[in-house]
Amino acid sequence: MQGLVIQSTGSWYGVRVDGDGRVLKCKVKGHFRLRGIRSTNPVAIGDRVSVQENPDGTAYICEIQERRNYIIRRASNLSKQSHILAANLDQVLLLVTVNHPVTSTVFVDRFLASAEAYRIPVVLVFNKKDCFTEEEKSTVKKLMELYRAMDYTCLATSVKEGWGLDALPAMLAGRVTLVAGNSGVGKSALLNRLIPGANVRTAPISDTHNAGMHTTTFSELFDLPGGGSLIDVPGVKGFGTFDFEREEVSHYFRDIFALSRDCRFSNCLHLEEPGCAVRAALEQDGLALSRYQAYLSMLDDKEEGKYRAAY
Ligand SMILES: Nc1nc2c(ncn2[C@@H]2O[C@H](COP(=O)(O)OP(=O)(O)O)[C@@H](O)[C@H]2O)c(=O)[nH]1
Ligand SMILES: [Mg+2]
Ligand SMILES: [Zn+2]
Repeated sequence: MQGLVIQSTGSWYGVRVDGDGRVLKCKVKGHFRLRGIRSTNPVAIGDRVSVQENPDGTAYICEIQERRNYIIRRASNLSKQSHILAANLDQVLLLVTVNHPVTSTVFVDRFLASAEAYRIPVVLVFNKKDCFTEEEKSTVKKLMELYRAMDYTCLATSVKEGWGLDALPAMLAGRVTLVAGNSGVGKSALLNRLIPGANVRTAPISDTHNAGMHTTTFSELFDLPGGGSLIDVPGVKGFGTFDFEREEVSHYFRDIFALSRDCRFSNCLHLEEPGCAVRAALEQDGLALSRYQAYLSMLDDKEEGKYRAAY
């Protein structure tokens, strides 16, 4: 039998069987060896799998079909292992809050770079605009200008008040969308808005403060009323990718990549090289410092194999 992984705890998986739509609680059989990935979770939400149902009522996942794409992050601090957040995505909604909690631009930029590497479109959703000061509102505006200039679609929303959500149903219809972002930004609340009856648990910010420490990783895929589906994953604190060459990192920063065409050396890392158009743009306000800093942080990872939990 074939099916789709719609629930994942890391130890068991809910698989919706093709045809009759039953959801089987499955364990993973044997060892999956995935090329090039050392993963804490062999099976991810969104995977297409083969399952075997046993007479005693238990069921096993015995094969994963090849993934169209996936989003990956490092499993934990200082760990070389990775965690596949979700597989077979059409797009990501990345929820960002400039306060309550603060989403760092480094986090946003690293996420965008990773998605770019896997060619997964990202829509930036700047949430909680109901509770921002004038200064915070102006930060949101500047960030939206910054990312729109790179052709990222940006929305300003209040999931709580139901503001700014009108464009979403059309964007989401018929597509598989991962809802991503730090803990507490409103991912589950958004899901509950878009899918009446989803009843995903939302957590007050005080509770989510230490969410990154918890090892429980319950993810779930929900069908949208108009076709397509949304994937809710626990908030991610850190986000790293590490299977790129250093020369490659700048390819995934759209603004830096565009500037780099004018660098003197084709393998320029945009550090201290002479004739570097990226550094020149930085000095002339032609490149946001936050973007360059995020770029450097990804280069650093490559150099030191380090993971920075603060992002
Ligand atoms: N003020 C305000 N609070 C929100 C908004 N969206 C979500 N929240 C609240 O933020 C907290 C965290 O939301 P939750 O959906 O659990 O975040 P998640 O960790 O990203 O899934 C909850 O208390 C939500 O009610 C919003 O637009 N404005
Ligand atoms: Mg949540
Ligand atoms: Zn350069």
